[in-house]
Amino acid sequence: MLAQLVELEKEAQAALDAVADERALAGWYGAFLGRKGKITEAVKALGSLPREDRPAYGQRVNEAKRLLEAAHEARRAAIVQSAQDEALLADRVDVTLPGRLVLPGRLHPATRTLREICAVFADMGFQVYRSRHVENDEFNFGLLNMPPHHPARDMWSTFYTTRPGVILRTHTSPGQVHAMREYCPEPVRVVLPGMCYRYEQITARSEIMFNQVEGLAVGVGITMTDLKGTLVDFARRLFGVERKIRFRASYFPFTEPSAEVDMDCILCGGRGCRVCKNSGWLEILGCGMVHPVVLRNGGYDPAVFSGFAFGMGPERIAMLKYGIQDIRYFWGNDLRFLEQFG
Ligand code: FA5
Repeated sequence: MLAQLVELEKEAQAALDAVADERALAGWYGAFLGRKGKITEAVKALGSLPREDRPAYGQRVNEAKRLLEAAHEARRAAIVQSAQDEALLADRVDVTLPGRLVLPGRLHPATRTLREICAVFADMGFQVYRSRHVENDEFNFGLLNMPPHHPARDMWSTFYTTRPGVILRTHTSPGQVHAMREYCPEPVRVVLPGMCYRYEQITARSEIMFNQVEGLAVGVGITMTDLKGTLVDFARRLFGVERKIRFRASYFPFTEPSAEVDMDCILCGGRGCRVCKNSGWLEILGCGMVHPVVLRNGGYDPAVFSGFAFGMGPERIAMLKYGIQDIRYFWGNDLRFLEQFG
């Protein structure tokens, strides 16, 4: 019996030495130390031995069981360790490598200029009012004193949608009526920034989508002097006191009187270039005193209230500020251009 036990021990040890992974180890345990394992059976066999053989056999078999349990535990630890070592090796990280540079995003030059403009007007007490991009004919034209078939509608080449009367706004001016209707009868002092859309020839200075910042002030006793003062102050704050601007009489159906404001062309120093159409001046905005019809459409009595409005193109302003030669760069998605504005 004892000789058999010694053989069994050797067999178990040899089998354990051959075990390479946790699954095989579990199989080994079942075969030798499990409920029906060979060592367990050998322990059970104690009862069937003659009484005088039992102490020696019992001591031996228990010793064998203890040793194998310990060997099993050691093998298990070794297998876990080597699996970990393998995983670490496969997943090795070279901590001495320099990290990969994460490039920070930056604001688009149009967004930047838009924000700079809004900040200047915020300083003067203008709040930002957001208005819709998709408008209807009534707000884009009708309520701005351009009934159907009014010839001035031709000033804004329009993108129409397949739904009758629904268009992409050609300017931010429809927001004037939305704002007035919301604030009436309180005074209004807002700027309305956002994208506009025109079915136009794309050139160095004209895009089919571009931002505008509309401004609107309505109250009692507002005059053309307030308009001029506000816009001159704006231009000086944004471009510096040395910049020249000029007011040129113009026509808009929704303002009376109306004007356009030009700034001396920074790109050519006023000598003339293709951006300023060789005039030395670049138009930056349209403006005027809010037409009585528009005031009334906004809910205000024009006998009591008056107001001024203006609409400017931030991309044209950015062109002046940064010396950009062509408006097409703005939406060309060329990183060589965009990365220049940190
Ligand atoms: C208007 O759109 C009027 N709504 C402005 C206005 C508002 C007048 C309130 C009176 C009172 P105009 O079409 O001129 O006007 O456009 C205003 C500004 O938008 C221009 O001075 C120019 O800076 C910019 N702009 C116009 N068309 C384009 C274009 N195709 N691409 C880039 N910028 C443009």
